[in-house]
Amino acid sequence: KFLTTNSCAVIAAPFSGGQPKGGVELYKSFFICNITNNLFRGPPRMLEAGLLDMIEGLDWKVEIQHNDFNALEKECKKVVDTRHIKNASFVSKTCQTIHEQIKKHAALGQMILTLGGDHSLGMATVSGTAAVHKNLGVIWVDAHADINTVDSTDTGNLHGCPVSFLTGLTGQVEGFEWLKPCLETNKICFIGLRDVDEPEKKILKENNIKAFSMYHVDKYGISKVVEMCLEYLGKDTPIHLSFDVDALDPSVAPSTGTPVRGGLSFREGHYICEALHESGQLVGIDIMEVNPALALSDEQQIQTINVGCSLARSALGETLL
Ligand code: 5AB
Ligand code: MN
Ligand code: MN
Ligand code: MN
Repeated sequence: KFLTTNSCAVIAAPFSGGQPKGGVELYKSFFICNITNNLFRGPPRMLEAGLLDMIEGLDWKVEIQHNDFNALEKECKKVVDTRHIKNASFVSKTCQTIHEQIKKHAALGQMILTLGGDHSLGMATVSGTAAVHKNLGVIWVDAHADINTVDSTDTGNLHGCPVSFLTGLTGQVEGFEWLKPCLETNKICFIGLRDVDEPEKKILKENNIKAFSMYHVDKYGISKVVEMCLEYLGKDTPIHLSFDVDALDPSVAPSTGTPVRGGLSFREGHYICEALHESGQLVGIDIMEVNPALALSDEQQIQTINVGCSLARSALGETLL
């Protein structure tokens, strides 16, 4: 009811500027690999797995938008960041590019599927769909709340901050002038939380933000949790699903930057996607933090790439029967 076409724009965003490369280097020392190689990036690997054909098989017309940020990264390395947040100019410029792409496709009435890349891209994806779909609601599926402000972040990694940028909780940040607050704090629901920093807990409480941790998933069951999210956001709200694969248990999605044990099962993760598809309210989907470089085996790598693809398919209408 919010989309006017049956096409799906797939935005491939191979980007890791919002988080450290520690794990990648570890992998390198074990296996000797070239980290700029597509073999070790989430988006190309999900595409190589045949994701576009799969989406077409679900009766979508597909438009693919490729991106390559290697040149931009080199250019931004020369900029000295003034704040303790890391890679600010690279993150900002990349996100602005993705934001513009998404805004353009969303304005055509298309579904948006963004393949990440680290979750700092959430600044781009949510602001992109919010620019077109007024009164946007967000369901943020993650082990983490990603709501640190530039002052509260302990790590300085921007993939832990996108929600505070989107809601304006962090205030205007130098270099991010293009990004205006576009999400009300009562228009976001979290599912899957289990590793939330102390200042983030305070921010969630003070702003009365709807959040379902793994405790709540266990307590109510995933179907009730999704139902409560949908009820909270309301039927007239277009919804953007931002799915960080680290919401899943590491046994389900091991190849990701910040795995935390005790996560969503394979079915719980897919249930969320299926139920949101069924709501008819989805306008944007992010599959984030698929990082093939961090796998400890080929099997872990393939497992994580495949789960990223199947979450996307579920959100785009794949049914079990
Ligand atoms: B992810 C942490 N809260 O701010 C921080 O993977 C982790 O996008 C952030 O959810 C994890 O660095 C970011 C400690
Ligand atoms: Mn995240
Ligand atoms: Mn996370
Ligand atoms: Mn992560």
